[in-house]
Amino acid sequence: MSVNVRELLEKKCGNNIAACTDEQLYYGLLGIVKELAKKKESSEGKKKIYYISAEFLIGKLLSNNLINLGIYDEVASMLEQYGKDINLIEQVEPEPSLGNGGLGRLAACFLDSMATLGLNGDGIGLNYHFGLFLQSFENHLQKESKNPWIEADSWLTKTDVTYSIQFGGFTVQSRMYDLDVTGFENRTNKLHLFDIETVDESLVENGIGFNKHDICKNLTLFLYPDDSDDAGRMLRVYQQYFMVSNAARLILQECQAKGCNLYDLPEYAAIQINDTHPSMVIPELIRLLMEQGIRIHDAIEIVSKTCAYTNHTILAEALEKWPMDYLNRAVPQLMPIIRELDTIVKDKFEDRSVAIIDDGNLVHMANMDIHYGYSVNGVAYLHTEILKKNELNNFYKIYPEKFNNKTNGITFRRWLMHCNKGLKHYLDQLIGTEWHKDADQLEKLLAFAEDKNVLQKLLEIKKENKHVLAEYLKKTQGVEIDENSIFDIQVKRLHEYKRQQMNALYVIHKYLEIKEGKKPSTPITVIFGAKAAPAYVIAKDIIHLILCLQEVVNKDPEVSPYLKVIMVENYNVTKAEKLIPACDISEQISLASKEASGTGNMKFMLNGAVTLGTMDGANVEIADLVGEENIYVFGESSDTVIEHYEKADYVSKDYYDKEEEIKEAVDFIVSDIMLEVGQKENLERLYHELLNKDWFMTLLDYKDYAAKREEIYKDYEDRDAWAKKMLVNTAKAGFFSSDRTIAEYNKDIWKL
Ligand code: 26V
Repeated sequence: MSVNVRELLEKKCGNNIAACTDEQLYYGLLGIVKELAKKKESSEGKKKIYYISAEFLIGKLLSNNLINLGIYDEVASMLEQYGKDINLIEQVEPEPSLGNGGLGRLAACFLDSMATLGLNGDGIGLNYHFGLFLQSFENHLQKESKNPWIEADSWLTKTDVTYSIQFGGFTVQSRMYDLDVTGFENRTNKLHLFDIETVDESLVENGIGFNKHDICKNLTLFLYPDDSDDAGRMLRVYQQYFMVSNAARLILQECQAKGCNLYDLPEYAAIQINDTHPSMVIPELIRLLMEQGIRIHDAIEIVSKTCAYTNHTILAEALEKWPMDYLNRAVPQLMPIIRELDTIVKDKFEDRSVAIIDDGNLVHMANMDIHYGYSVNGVAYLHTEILKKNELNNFYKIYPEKFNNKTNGITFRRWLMHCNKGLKHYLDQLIGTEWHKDADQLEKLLAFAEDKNVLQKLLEIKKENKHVLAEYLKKTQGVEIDENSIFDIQVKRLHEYKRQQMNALYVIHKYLEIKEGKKPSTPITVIFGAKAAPAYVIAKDIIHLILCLQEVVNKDPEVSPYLKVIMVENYNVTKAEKLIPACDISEQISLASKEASGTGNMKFMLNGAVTLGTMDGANVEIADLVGEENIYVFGESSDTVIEHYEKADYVSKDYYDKEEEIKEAVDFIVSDIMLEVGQKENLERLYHELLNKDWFMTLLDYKDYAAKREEIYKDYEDRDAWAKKMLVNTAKAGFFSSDRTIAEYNKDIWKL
């Protein structure tokens, strides 16, 4: 194979690989990989799964595709012969930021697993030109700017598929672009990204500002534009309809081309609705079927057997409800159908909580999905249980057979084989390569749990990864960290329920302790990475707090030898690939019941980090798998938390008054030291929020959290015992392979 690549590359690069720049080699390889991927396209399979999602956080593709095509090692060593480093070549590639976090990354892992399992399955989404924003820090505040990633020569392939998509009062012309989804030593599927022909990038002025009303020019500029105002929310509705109308047309066209007579659509297509963003695909498909002469009630039945819905959150504010008035303006053609769907529900069920259109004329997208989809799934055991018992209990009582759990997963190709080559090669040597295709085989590692040499080697690999990360942070952010310190990492979207603020309070506590002379035996490096939604004020205040702490702590000569704080700029997939293999302690500290699953927790575990977490989301399953000596659990249970919400009896000030350590840490936020580096307005707002509201109960769990964190730092000192915990975490991570998750989706829901 590599001979082939060598020749192909020489052809593209004028016969002299050694003389090529990394850039030339990147574009050369890009072209070659696209050609090789094309050869593995397949039309096999009558039924296809269409995974519709507003987000696909795919990350860089070169290495991933080389691994999946089975030629990474050969290509890397061939390049090395010419003095070329594939890691440097890879740096040329821009990272598309087509997602916010877990939901979008999950969609990308799922596509990888569908192709790897040889399933006939494509993704459908939008081709955002600037993705989510690019984050930088200025004056200890988050600054947003656009993040262009589409180049003349890119992974995207322009297709000749175009549709006329009608909105209230105007029409736009769409165009489909394709990305190859290479399976690991298996077929190539597609990610179809729809765009408009008339998009105008020059609309974006400073930062991420643009005219939100000019839909024909702005529709695909950004992912989830700021929805703090009407125009932003309207734009989201336009985006969602554009996505699903294109999807529905493509699906019907493909199925009809295979002989589908539309009445038998469920035999040709399964449509997975990834959260509520694609929910309008239900009324849109019904509308299109009616256009082809099918009666509405038949159309409803056909669609109800085709669509399945995944819920990714129980946060009420994140469950989409669109005002009728918005839909009337943007997509008037859907309104008669949505009204009919609502009438059917209201005629059948007296319970108003399951209606689609509520008394305030809001259209509940999830409710529509549940009534008119054939499957409803949560994304971790606890999450699905909470949906059934609490959030969606009224629906569960009506349709118990529709509810099922599909615990999330991650692709081990990217999250171990690619990002942690040291560990990958060592595992291959130790337990063979069967785990590449069958992740459960990682359990073979358990046989070495008492083997001192193996444990030593695992520590060495971790040390090397920490060294690589330290170098990377020095180069990219100019910060120096101690490679021999404990790497304690919390990276994820910024949200109050994830409680980065609790981690920050502990950092303050540690800082004050060191100032008093109580020094940790091993120095600690606390690393954060997070983007805050541009209009989420408190989330931005928390970033401000962390950035101020970074300055105060790191610049204090008494403290910085023992404690450092690093906020990684523009946390994204590429940075995750560097941070996760280097991590000792994985912070998964959401308020129990609020994190649907989490997937970062799985990535850290796989790479031998030990979890410090609450009994929330998939942490519960991690704890079950590794056993209590290999995870550090703290905090109130989801039942207790839910009870606090029901009784509305949590008062954060009580905890502040009761616990001196809490009071000290919270007060420090508005201390003279902090006000000297930070902004009074932001710090005071956050201080008052914690004291008077604290909706996600930071102070409730703080004491238990701090105690566990002390315990974990203490246990880190026993290096052999720690290495054993690392080993068990990696060995037990097989369950979290997205290959397992996708096999379950297929067996229970898609049935391809
Ligand atoms: C969306 C929004 C939008 C508006 C205001 C606040 C807010 C808060 C949260 C969200 C999240 C929407 C759904 C989501 O991203 N869920 C994540 O899905 C992951 C994959 O299943 C899962 O691992 C995470 O726990 C879950 O938060």
